[in-house]
Amino acid sequence: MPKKHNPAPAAVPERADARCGYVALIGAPNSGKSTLLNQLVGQKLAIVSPKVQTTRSRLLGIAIVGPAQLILVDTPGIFAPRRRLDRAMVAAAWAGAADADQLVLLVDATRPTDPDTRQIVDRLRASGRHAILALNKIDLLRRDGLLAIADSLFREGCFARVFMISALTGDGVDDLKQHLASLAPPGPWLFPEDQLSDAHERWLAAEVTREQIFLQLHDELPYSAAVETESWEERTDGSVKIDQVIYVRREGQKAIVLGDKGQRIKAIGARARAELETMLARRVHLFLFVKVRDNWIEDPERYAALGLDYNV
Ligand SMILES: Nc1nc2c(ncn2[C@@H]2O[C@H](COP(=O)(O)OP(=O)(O)OP(=O)(O)O)[C@@H](O)[C@H]2O)c(=O)[nH]1
Ligand SMILES: [Mg+2]
Repeated sequence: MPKKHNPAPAAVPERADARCGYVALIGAPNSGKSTLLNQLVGQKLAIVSPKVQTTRSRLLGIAIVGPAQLILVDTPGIFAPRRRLDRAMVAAAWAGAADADQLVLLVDATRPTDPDTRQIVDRLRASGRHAILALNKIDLLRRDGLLAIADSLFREGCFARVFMISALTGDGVDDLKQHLASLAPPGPWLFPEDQLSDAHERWLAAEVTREQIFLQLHDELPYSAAVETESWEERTDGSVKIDQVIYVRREGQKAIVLGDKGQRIKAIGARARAELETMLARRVHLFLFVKVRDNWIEDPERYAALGLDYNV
């Protein structure tokens, strides 16, 4: 699990004023949930791309604010699902919301009337649950336009508070974080103070490669690919050797991932390796293999590996 790079022993401190709360970040695809999770934690954990449906399963990021430990849940975007994978992703998002003490609904301020957002607001209202509205991407809009958008969303009646933020620049994020900390229920911290996530390094490393697939490949390819870390070998020189498999669904897709004379996979590997070296703070040898597995998208074993429920 990723930790801050200090040698302090991982112990959960006992303090009388301790608070601890689960906060789920929900919203339409591309609204900026993963960017906000990284901003709140202060370190890149979740992968981010300009394409919709980048996040596939729940990821916890942990932030400390004075006496409060915030356990932040990044969820897949909520949208009208078509495929089994879509259904599993949307179910993971609502499951993340159900368990949380607080819900933060992210709305991309440049698309306030997005139909996916509309559906989420309707479901929230029907459930009677109140959320905190985070109007995101305010760096892209003028202030006067924002107030009108915030006002019309607030009138939906399912928001306790509205924050205007830019998850990208960090503008307004600290106010939101302080507010979330003030709402965290009293109770002991659930994670050691130096722990930043519940995810295993192997899974995070696979996500780093998947992010490059989202950034470097287009059309249906990112949606037809999955990445798994197959082996992880610590070397005596302090470096780590990581083997990963990129699953695609057809031979033609394998050819695209490889690229002309293997150029594409080389570029994916080079960027992913650089990211991994930053994340792990050591030298990384990354070996990528591409396998065609036509049915990975219907294979229960792959869903388990991805942290998703096959049977929803
Ligand atoms: N300008 C601007 N861009 C942002 C902001 N927050 C996120 N983005 C961009 O919006 C895109 C989507 O961000 P993500 O964090 O991946 O969005 P997400 O809600 O996690 O998306 P899914 O995982 O697909 O549901 C990326 O290109 C981000 O860089 C912001 O505050 N301002
Ligand atoms: Mg995401």
